[in-house]
Amino acid sequence: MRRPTESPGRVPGLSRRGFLAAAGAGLAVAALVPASPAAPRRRLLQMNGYPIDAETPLELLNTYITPNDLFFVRHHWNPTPPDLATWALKVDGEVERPLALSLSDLKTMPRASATCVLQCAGNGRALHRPIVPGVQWKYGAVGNARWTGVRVKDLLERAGLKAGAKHLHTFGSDSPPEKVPPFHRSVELEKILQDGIVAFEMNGEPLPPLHGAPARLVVPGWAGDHWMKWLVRLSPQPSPQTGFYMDVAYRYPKAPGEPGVAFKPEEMSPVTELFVKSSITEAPSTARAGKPVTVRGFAFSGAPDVAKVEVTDDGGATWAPATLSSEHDPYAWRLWSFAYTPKRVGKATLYARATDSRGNVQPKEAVWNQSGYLYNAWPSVDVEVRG
Ligand SMILES: Nc1nc2c(c(=O)[nH]1)N[C@H]1C(S)=C(S)[C@@H](COP(=O)(O)O)O[C@H]1N2
Ligand SMILES: [Mo]
Repeated sequence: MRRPTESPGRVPGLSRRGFLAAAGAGLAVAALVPASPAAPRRRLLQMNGYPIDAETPLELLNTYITPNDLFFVRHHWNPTPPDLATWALKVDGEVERPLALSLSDLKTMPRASATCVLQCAGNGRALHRPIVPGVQWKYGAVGNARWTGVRVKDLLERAGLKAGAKHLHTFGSDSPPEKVPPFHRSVELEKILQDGIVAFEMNGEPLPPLHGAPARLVVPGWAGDHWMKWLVRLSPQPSPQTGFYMDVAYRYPKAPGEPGVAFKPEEMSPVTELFVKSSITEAPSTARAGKPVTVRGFAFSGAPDVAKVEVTDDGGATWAPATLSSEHDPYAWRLWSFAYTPKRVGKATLYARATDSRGNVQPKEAVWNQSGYLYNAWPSVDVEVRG
C-alpha cells in the first residue's frame, strides 16, 4: 500500500499518529484523506495536561442505578468528541472484512444490555499511605449504570474475526496536547468476546458526551481504563497495544511490598478485574445504646456477584451479616443495609467488608502501589454512642 508522503491533513477523530496507524493497518488511504485540505477543526487547544475529573459525593451513591448527571467523569484531557454526523466505528486488523459502521448501522444489530459497575482504577488513591501522585480520588470515582448497545462479539463476527487475534486494540477520538502519549489501549479478546459491549445508551438515554458519545466500550468487571470513550476504531491484533498507557500506567503489583517502596516493572502486571470492595454511604454520627440505627452502603467485585457484606464494631474480632438488597445483575453493585444496635456508650468504630462469589474477601489494608490503583481497604465510620 502507498505510504502517504505529505501531511495527511486533519481527519475528524483521527490524529496524525492515529492516521499513520490506521494507514499501516491496511485502511484505504483514499478514504481517509479529504479531497481538499480540511479546515482546521473548530475546537479549543489544550495548553496543559489537566483534564476533566469529577467524582460523585459518596452519600449520593445510594441508589442501584447512578443517574447520568451524577456519574463520575474521568478524562485524560479535554474531550474532542467525534462529529456525530460523520461518525463511523471502524473495525480493522485481524478480520476478513474491515467495517465502518454508522450509528444507525449499529442500531440495526441485535441489542445487548448490561447493568454493571464502572470504577476508575484510581478510585481511593487519596487514601493510600504514603500519599501517591495522580488524581486524588476518594470514594466516588465509581457508579452503576445500565449500558445498552451491541455485543463486541457480534461486531467482530460480522467482520470475520481471524484466529490469530488475541487482543482488541481500542481507539477514541480524543487527542492529547503536544508530546503527551495518546490514550491507546487494548483488552484481552477472551474477556471482551465474553462480556464486551459497544454501548450507545446509558440508563436508557443516548450516551452523554462526557461519557463517550456516540459509543463507548463496556467491559463488565474490569477497571475503567478499559472502557474506551468516543470510540472510533476497534482492531483485533495478535499482541497487546504498546505505549505509555499499556506499559507504564495501569500496572499493579503481583505481590504486596513495603508501603512507599516503588515496584519495578517486572514486579507488576496489568490492572484488569476490579477488587472486591464495599463502601459505606450512610451512617448516623450519634446513636443511643440499645437502640438500632441503620448503616447503608454498596459492594461490588470483578467477580459477577457479591456473596455477603458484614459489619464489625470490635475491629474485626466478630462480624454480623448485612442485608443485601434484592436488585442485582452480573458485575453490578449490591446495595446493603445493616441494623446496628450499639451496646456500650462511647465511640464505636464500624467497619464493613464484602466477600464475592469467588470467595475473595475485602482486606483490612489495601496493597500500596506507586500509582494508587484498586484501593479496597475496609471502609469505616465512627458513631458516638450516648446513654
Ligand atoms: N477515549 C477515552 N476513553 C476513556 C478515557 C479517556 O481519557 N479517553 N478515560 C478512561 C478512564 S481512566 C475511565 S476511569 C473511564 C471513565 O469513564 P466516565 O468518564 O464515563 O466515568 O473512561 C475511560 N475511557
Ligand atoms: Mo480511570
